[in-house]
Amino acid sequence: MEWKHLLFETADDGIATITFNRPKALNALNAELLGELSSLLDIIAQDEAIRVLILTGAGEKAFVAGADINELAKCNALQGKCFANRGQSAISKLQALNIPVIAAVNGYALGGGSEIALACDFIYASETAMFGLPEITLGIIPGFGGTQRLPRLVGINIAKEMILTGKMISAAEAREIGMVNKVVAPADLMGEVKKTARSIAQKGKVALRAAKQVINAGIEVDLAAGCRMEIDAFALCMASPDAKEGTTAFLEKRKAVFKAGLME
Ligand code: DAK
Repeated sequence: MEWKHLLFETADDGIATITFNRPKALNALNAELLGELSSLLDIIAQDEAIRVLILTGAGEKAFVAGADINELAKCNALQGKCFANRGQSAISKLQALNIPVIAAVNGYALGGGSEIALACDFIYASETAMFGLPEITLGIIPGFGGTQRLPRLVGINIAKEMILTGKMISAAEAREIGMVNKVVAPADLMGEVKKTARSIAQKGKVALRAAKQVINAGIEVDLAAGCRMEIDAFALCMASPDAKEGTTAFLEKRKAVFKAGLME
């Protein structure tokens, strides 16, 4: 399938990459791109061969420089609602994907761009990346979950400072506050992300899915309820051939080879 504003690649090792591809507008999110993203995520969710998804931006300057301000400026209330629906639908699908998703932030990740990265499981960034939620400078607030995901990740005080000032922070600062896991030279970014993606892709699918689901669901509830969820997720893993293979491989002093399917 052809996409106008996205590039989509899949490789034999089960790693797929979506590249936001509007480099002349620093990959800003217009309604059409958000619609494409939502449709592509539906396809990815159904594709059992994809083990890990990477998101990145085309060109050297930007991951995503936020919502397309040209479109935003012209929106009436109804068009704003349509934009919000498309965006929130895409971001919810991203967070709900069963497979791990890594953001490879290669430049500006502003507004909706930071929010997309925050909806991924974790972020690696190039040294030149800049993060920020500048919505306040446009007279609005983050609308793709930034007011919710950022405080959960970095703490309320740091999130409030970023959202209320709208100031950008460097990749190094983002690493310091725990928003970003790793910062590398721009030329090394995709290599590092793919190395981690391949390491994850070799793990058992049932355990990966269970771990992601229980972490995401557990953060929304109290500790005791989260631990109860963990018990069920653990039991599901024990019922899978992956647990048999993983423990047997250890005892046989060999590397575990997990099958690609769920219940093979
Ligand atoms: N939208 C449209 N075009 C953009 C853009 C954007 N967000 N960001 C950059 N561009 C375009 C520029 O207009 C310029 O186009 P030409 O003039 O060449 O045609 C080209 O990309 C290169 O940008 P610059 O010339 O500005 O490049 P610089 O290196 O000088 O500056 C910059 C880079 C990233 C600092 C600067 O471009 C910038 O400040 N960009 C805007 C960042 C921003 O404020 N983004 C929007 C955040 S607000 C909602 C949910 C979510 C949202 C909204 C609603 N609902 C639920 C309804 C999200 C809102 C946001 O994301």
